[in-house]
Order: sequence, then C-alpha cells, then structure tokens
Amino acid sequence: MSRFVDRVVIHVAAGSGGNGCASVHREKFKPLGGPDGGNGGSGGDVVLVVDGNVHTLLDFHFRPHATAGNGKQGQGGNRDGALGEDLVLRVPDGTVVLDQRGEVLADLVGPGTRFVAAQGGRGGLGNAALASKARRAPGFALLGEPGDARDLVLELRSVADAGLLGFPSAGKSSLISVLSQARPKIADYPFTTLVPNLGVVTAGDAVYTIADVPGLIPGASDGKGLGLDFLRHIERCSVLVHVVDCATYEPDRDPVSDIDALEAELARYTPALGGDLADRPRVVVLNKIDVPEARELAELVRPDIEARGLPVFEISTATREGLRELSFALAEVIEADRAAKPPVEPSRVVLRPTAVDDAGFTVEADPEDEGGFIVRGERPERWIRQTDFNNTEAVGYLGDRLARLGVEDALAKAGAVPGCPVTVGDVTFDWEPSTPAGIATVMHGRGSDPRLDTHERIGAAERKAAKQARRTHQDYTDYSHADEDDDL
Ligand SMILES: Nc1nc2c(ncn2[C@@H]2O[C@H](COP(=O)(O)OP(=O)(O)OP(=O)(O)O)[C@@H](O)[C@H]2O)c(=O)[nH]1
Ligand SMILES: [Mg+2]
Repeated sequence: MSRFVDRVVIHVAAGSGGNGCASVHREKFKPLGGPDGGNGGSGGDVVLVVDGNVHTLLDFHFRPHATAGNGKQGQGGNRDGALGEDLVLRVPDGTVVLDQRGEVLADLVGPGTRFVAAQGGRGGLGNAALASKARRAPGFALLGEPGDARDLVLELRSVADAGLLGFPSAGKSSLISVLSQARPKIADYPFTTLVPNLGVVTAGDAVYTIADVPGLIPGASDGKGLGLDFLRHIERCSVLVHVVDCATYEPDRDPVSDIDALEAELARYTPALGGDLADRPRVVVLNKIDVPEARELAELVRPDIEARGLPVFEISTATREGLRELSFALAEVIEADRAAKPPVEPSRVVLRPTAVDDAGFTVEADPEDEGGFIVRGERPERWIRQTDFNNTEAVGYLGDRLARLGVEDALAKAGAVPGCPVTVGDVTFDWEPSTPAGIATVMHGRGSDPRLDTHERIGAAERKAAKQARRTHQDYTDYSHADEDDDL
C-alpha cells in the first residue's frame, strides 16, 4: 500500500548564474579588436507545478532536496553561457506552500498552477555588454549571482467540495464508497480510516468531490485519537457533512450530543488558509437506518436538529436508502457556493511573494560597529555579489552604480565621515567620498584596458570622465544615466 504523506519540509536550491567573461577580440592583423566577453547564463529555477495525477507528497518525503542547474560561464567571441536547467517539481492540487515560520507563501490550486520556489541567480554580464561610450573596453565582467536557497513546508489541503465529519465507525467511508467510485477501507473498528480519501460524485448534471477524513473523538483538539490535523483537508470544502451513527450501542452517545461534541472540537481548529469553519454550511446525515432502532432514533431526534436550522437526511449506506436525495441536496449547496465564489483560474502563475526588484535601499547606523553604517536593499546587495573585488575596474564600476542610486548622498546625510566602515551585503568598505562614486577609488581607471588599440580615444573618454567628476553631483547623475545599466 502506498503511503499517504500530506506534510513535508523540502530544501530548494536554485542554480547559480554563470560568471560573465572579460575578453578582448583578436584577429591576425587586428590583435586587439574590442571587448567580446559573453554573459554568464542564469541559474535554473526550482518550480512547483500542480499535476492532477499526483495525489500525495510522498516523493518529497523520500527526496526532500531539490537543486536546479547552474548557469554556464560566458566565453570570448561573444559566446553567452548556457542557461541552467529549471527543476520542475510536480505537486498535488491543493498544495499550500509555507515558510518555516508557518506563513503561507502560495496556495496552489488548479492543474498547471506554477510557483517559483527558488529563483535562479542572474548570470554576470560579460565585458562586451558592459561596454558603453564612457567605458569602451571594460577590463572586467560581472560575477554570476548565487541562486535562492530555502526551506519550505508543503502541506496538502485537499480540494474537495464536501467534507465528511463524524465519530469513528459512523459510516463516513461507507458513505463515500456508495456515493462515488472511491473504495476506502471499511471496518467495524474505530480509526479504520487513517488518511483522507477523495471521491467524485455525480448527481444529475452536477459533479463534485467529497472527502472522507479520519474520525474525530471528543478531545481531538488536545491530540486525542488522530487529532485535528486532518481537518486541513476539509478547509476548502463548501459544505461540511456530519455523519451520525444512529445504531451505536455506546450508552452515553446520541445523535444530538455527537453533533455537539464534534462542533466543540471544530471550533478549536484554526484554518491556515483563513476564514472560519463555523460559517461553513452544514448538513446532518443520520446513518444506519436499516437498523430498526436506528430508524426510530433518527425519527425522534430529527425535529431537534432541524430546529437548529440544519438540513437532515436519514440514510443507510447498507441499503442505499436516502442517498439520491442527499447527493442532490449536497450538489445544490455546492453549486450555490461555487456561483458565489470567483472562478479559480487554472494555470494562474503565482509570483514570488518577495519582489525581485525594489528601487529602494536604506542606510542605518551599524549597531555592532561604532561610527559604521549598513546599506540594505535588493539592488545594492545584488551589485555587491556581482563584483569581482580583485579587479579595481570592477570595484570602480560598483562605486558608480551605488552613487547613481543615491547611496553616496544618503550616507553623507546619515552622518558618514570619510574612512568609516560601510557594510553592504556581506562586504564592508572604508567609505571614501573623494569621488562622486564615493566607495570607488579608481575613478580614472574605467575603460582603459591597456591592451587596446583604441587607447587614445579612451584617453579622451577618461579626460571627459574626470571633468564630469568635478561637476556637481546632479550633473554627474544625469551623465551616468546614459549608461542605462542600473538594472543589470
Ligand atoms: N447496518 C449498517 N452498518 C453500516 C452502515 N454504514 C456503515 N456501516 C458499518 O459501520 C462500520 C464502520 O463503517 P466505516 O464506513 O468504516 O466507518 P467510518 O466512519 O469510516 O469509520 P472510521 O474510518 O474508523 O472513522 C462498518 O462495519 C460498516 O459496515 C449502514 O448504513 N448500516
Ligand atoms: Mg473510515
């Protein structure tokens, strides 16, 4: 028997981006023909996709680690590195993705619905792509970025329209077996059902799904019996069906107190998907009326239950009495609920909750380093990861980017003084606001690969850059925008 697993912790790691390449074109009579280093390929994503043929999270239980492919490095001759391969993980309909703290990141409903669980790192730009008017021959390339890596919790919350609730042995599995093609295990001992079963019911034109969850007993909310965990499988249901055993011999039970006991347990369950089970429509099924005493008891309690405003159906799964009426009545409630809800769009792409890009950054005093500052922000931190700190040109380029974003001004405003430590991501610099780029100390170094035959023209560009540097910061910012590489 295959095992049913409805909660797993998985570790997803996207691929890293490949490094960009710094290369100079060579030909027989033109040995230094300009930058031709290609870009690194982006790392592959780890993507979750709902597959209607997958019904359990069992696979992830055995293989909890998922890693996508790395992007390849760029090469000379303007050859870009290959993209890393995406890793696609197939999950059952109704899989909820949570982070380690229990926050819901995505609710995957409808076959084809996708969720990027870990985004691949960007490939670094090669020096060909980094060349611009002001920087004709960059002697550096950007590094590829690491891919996202995180731990996620996957929880299956079955997508069923009707959920069967009841004490053990009330006949829930028997009911699903006579209403649908599902064949769950049925036996006369309690807790026969250990995992939820789903069945598809056809009533006239209506087709709906019904879920049978393990039986509940008083104290379930304190972990008695199988506890309340399985209730997550009825969270999405349009209607809850109380299946009541009218033929039980247990002395202290009767249909009304059974319903009260289960309602008390239900009230202590908090649905993770929000909403409240209390306002979900309910239907009461009085089962086993093929037993004469049970029929009598059902007749007796029916008015009391109806007085609470609950529709009551007397049935026998053994003789199939009352089933047709019940199945049509459930269809009616479900159809009404479907009509009231916005339609679920299958193949809806669920985006990552954290924005890939935000324009902003913050500067704050470093609590651990007197006089130091920390710059936080998606872009500054990314740029740090892309920088090869062994290459002064690359560091200069980083300085330009940070200055253009306004980091320089913000640091000055926050009270940063020359030489104070500034941390961005996992790198700490000594702040040197002597050039408009601040952190950059090699303002003159950009675009001057000495191997290049165009170096005279570059000398001119260099002089222009130095002139720009003496201008006001505003002018400088405008000038730099010509590069249009903020988002690289
Ligand atoms: N006489 C009679 N017995 C029934 C009827 N429905 C179910 N039973 C019996 O009741 C017992 C329990 O039935 P199940 O369908 O396994 O009950 P359950 O609610 O799924 O029980 P758990 O899975 O343990 O929570 C079995 O022996 C069934 O044959 C009925 O309509 N009439
Ligand atoms: Mg059962």
